[in-house]
Amino acid sequence: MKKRIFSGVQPTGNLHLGNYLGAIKNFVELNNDNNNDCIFCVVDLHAITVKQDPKELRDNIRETVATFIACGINPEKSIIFNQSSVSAHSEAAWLLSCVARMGWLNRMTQFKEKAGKDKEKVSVGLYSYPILMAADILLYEATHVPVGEDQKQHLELCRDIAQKFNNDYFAGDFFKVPEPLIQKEFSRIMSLKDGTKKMSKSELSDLSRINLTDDENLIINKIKKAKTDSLPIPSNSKELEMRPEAKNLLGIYSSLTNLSIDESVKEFSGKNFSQFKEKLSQVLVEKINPISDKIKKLNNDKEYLDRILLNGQKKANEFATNKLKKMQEIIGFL
Ligand code: AQP
Repeated sequence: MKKRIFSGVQPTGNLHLGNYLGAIKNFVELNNDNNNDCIFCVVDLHAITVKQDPKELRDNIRETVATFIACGINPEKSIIFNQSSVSAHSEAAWLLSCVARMGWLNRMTQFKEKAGKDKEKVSVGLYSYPILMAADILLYEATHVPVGEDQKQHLELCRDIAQKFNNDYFAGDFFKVPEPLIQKEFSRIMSLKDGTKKMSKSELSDLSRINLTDDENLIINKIKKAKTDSLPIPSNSKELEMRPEAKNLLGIYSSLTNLSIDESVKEFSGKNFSQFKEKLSQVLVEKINPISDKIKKLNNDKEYLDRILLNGQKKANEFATNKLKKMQEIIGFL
């Protein structure tokens, strides 16, 4: 049986190395495997859980598609579409919000992190976001969902929602319970300025991340300025545990070169960070430069990007609308 893969990326600008190594790199491998049917969604409904400028949002939706293709996803093979173009997502999210429990949502750590001290002022959408994510996945009967480690808890919630719907409505296995696909190592890339915070698009300082559109000079400069500690690189990876910035940079290097962390540590053991950073910059430039050039080129071809979205929308819409209709019948709507 073919695996059905579904995953989404928010068009909130500045797609970065964390998005690439934690998720998109995995999307490309899954896309290349003929045993998979892949659906990759630009989750614009998720993006508006925080305020977006309409023009920037439109540009970011197209740039996310450009990034998927520049990284190696083949639009002939995988469905690429934007979430708001398939209305079943919003409708199914409402139906599932009547199944999900408050207590489950109250445990979501990402909401706590993102809302911070402003919990009373953030949008209701930011709170209920994981329910929309469950709808995204369940509408397509996804069997596997490739995500970064930060999304693991939301995926567990999706599994709980699927099971509760099936049980509450005596619906057998109407909703498939999806499996997460999370890279075993380097699944959470941290900020270049603080090794305890994840690399993020919405972080104010651009120096905290490597964007997939950064050019060579920017990459070299950001790595030069990346936070480290004063100790040399240790002789074994266990010694990295209390050194979050060193661990993150060596993790990035390992992920890009497909080495284990132990192999990377061995390569640079006893050396100082400036020597390591030089090599890391070189590897990063080799990886990011072609992606960045391709994104910039594709960004100029709006018609091509819109055509991909329209093709994807047609296929996704048919699938999602059918599943939604069945959901409505099971619930008891006429
Ligand atoms: N730092 C990260 N390390 C590993 N994986 C990451 N992902 C995001 N950041 C990291 C994974 O990328 C996919 C798409 O994420 P997203 O853009 O939909 O949302 P996000 O997780 O909220 O990413 P950001 O950068 O933090 O965006 P903002 O700042 O807009 O909220 C997901 O699979 C995610 O796990």
